[in-house]
Amino acid sequence: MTVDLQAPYDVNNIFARILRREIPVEIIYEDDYALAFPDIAPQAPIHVLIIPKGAYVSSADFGASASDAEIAGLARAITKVAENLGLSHSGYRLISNTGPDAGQEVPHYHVHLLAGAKLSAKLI
Ligand code: DGP
Repeated sequence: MTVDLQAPYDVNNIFARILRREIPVEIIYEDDYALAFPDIAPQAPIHVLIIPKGAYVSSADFGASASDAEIAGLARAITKVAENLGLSHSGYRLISNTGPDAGQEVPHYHVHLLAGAKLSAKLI
């Protein structure tokens, strides 16, 4: 089921439960603002999800409601993850599915980091 962008934040969504450590994940990176862990269904040799610690449904919610510190914190966390994974030269792709047309399934804002191969230039 895809995410209803108008719905209130579901405190029991899977990523909220990961943030509360109710579901185990391999933590790739963590700081005050963000958590990064491998995607359960990788679509590239490296496929990491980076999520803010705050309760935001989507990229739209995050952009509208997060503080400047949270927004900067997530951006810096993404860069740290890429650096820590050794991707500063080879590069990577960032994707954030937002709502039904993009096929967003988990109602906690997340950024996909895909890397480790030449990725298709096709976006749709
Ligand atoms: P999206 O379609 O953008 O909402 O992507 C959600 C991603 O979350 C999808 O690629 C699979 C991943 N995912 C879903 N459930 C879990 C989980 O329990 N653990 C991990 N690590 N990833 C999950």
